[in-house]
Amino acid sequence: MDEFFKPALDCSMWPEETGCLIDKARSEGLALAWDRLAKQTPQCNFCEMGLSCAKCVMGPCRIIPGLDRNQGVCGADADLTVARNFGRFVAGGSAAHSDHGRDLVEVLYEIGCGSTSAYSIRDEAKLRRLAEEFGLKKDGDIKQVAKTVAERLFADYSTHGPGLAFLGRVPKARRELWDKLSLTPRGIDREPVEMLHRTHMGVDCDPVSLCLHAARTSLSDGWGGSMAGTEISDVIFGTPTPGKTKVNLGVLKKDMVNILVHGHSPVVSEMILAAASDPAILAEATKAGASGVNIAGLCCTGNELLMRRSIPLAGNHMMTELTIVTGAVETIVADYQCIMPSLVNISQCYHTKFVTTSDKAHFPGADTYHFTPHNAGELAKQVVLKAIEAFKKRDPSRVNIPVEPVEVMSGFSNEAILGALGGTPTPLIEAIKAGTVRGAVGVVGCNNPKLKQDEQHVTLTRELIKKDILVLVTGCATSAMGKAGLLVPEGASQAGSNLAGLCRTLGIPPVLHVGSCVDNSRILQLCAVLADAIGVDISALPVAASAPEWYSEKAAAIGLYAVASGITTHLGLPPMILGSPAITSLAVSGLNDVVGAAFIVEPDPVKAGKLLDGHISRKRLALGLSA
Ligand code: MSK
Repeated sequence: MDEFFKPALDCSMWPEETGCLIDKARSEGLALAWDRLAKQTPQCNFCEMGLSCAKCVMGPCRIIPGLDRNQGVCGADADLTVARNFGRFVAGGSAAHSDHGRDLVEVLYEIGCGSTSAYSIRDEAKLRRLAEEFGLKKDGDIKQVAKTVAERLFADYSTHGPGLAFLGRVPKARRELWDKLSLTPRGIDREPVEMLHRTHMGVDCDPVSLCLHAARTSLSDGWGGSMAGTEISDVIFGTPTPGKTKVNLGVLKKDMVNILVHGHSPVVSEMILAAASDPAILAEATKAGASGVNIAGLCCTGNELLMRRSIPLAGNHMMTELTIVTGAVETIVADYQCIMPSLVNISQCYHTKFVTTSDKAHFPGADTYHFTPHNAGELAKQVVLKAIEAFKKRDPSRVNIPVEPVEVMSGFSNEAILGALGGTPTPLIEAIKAGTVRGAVGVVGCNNPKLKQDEQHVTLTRELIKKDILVLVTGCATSAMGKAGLLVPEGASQAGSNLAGLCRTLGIPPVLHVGSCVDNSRILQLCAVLADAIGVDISALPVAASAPEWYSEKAAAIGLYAVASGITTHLGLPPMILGSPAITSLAVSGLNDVVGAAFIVEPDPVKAGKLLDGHISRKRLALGLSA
């Protein structure tokens, strides 16, 4: 157990810019996530094992299997307690992604109703394709098409809709398996709500039943809310195409007004970006002595802008506090998810404005702007003007931008990937058959202060590409890959000779950036396209997923929908289930017999690479291909 939860507090092991800014923060008397983790360590072993329960006031209870405290007050044992906790954990992640997706559908609806001038349809062809896919009228007035597509997706959020619109993308064998196991999600909102109901005391007391419903809940996210978020974001803001930009703290500019957009949704950040190029606003920046307004991203809002607009990415989850410590950030504009509450206090120690924009994400002490589709354009201008005011108060003696930016290539939507292959998956399938690409792994997810920052992502990925395994990356893994030189075509020099040759021929990196957290749905869709083209279930493909440094409920939901979709998934840290040997065994092996995939938990990235390589070899052999 201990090896999984040992915090990495050895400064010499951090990337250069992290260690440098942690030192600066400490010299300025600021505590960061690593310091707070140290104060929390050792953490509660019952919670780590999933054996504590605070869901009713007969408790809280702590279960000690095998001793006289092997049940809570209600009689729940270790297996049931772990299952209840895990179910709620997954429901939280699924709800977060899916509510994000709903926001995009609501903007699409407002566009369809003609009630917003701030937003429009950038990819009409994709919207019409979606209408056709959903069996709706695809021709005619684009606003009417937008309205009917939005209404169809609203129905997916309800309890008694016609069935999730995107389930038509799921390969037939997988759909039949889900139907047989009662795993087919019935409504995007319904499944997480039912999970909260089932885990109330005295409802579902079967740990296996709860785990299966957790899988159904996660599928309502992956093939429902997240997929809606991705697809409708593409419709409104444009489907990504490959482009080059930069990552790392070095994207901050000493002579410019620096605004960082943070969170997950493109709805606000796209408006901030537009406001920052308004000539009248740029004139104000000049008057303030700045050479312009520099927009850069953090976390998945950053990934959204990186994918579609080639906007630079300043950092990932564990860099968010440190960006403020540079002393060069005028404003952080936050929407929701993965935004540390500590950012408010740290901002107040500098000239930085911390701005919140969502009515569902309030941060006491922040400057609050409630963005809606009706006021977004105007509010975005106000936010940028306030940042220009803040620039006048910047203290140059406190500015330290410790590194140079690193070039990356991004924008690999499925449309871009398949488009580059002539519009069909056939060339990719031929490359897989020939062993040029032995398989593919999605390396996704967060950072966690318990681990050496970025190291798991990068080490695992290097192990995979060395074996001619293509890597697709999303979320906070992205800047780790970028800093390691893996997101440019020259990164092919770190790959095996077959994959390297393909990358050089196509001018692509060995690691393709496919987007943000919700964009893991792109990976699901691509797997489904490949499975259909070969005529197999997704579980037969030589593919896998990995979240080496994950921390969040959303990452647990992603991992579970990947497994329930037939994609074996590696985790660098275990979920809080180890207190139940039965559920742990189900997660790491039993699920293979149920859904044809399971979790691998391995903290060592080199060993994880070997395990995933072995998995891909076995899948290739089963398809009659060379290992
Ligand atoms: S932001 S969920 S830390 S990837 Fe999507 Fe990053 Fe993980 Fe949040």
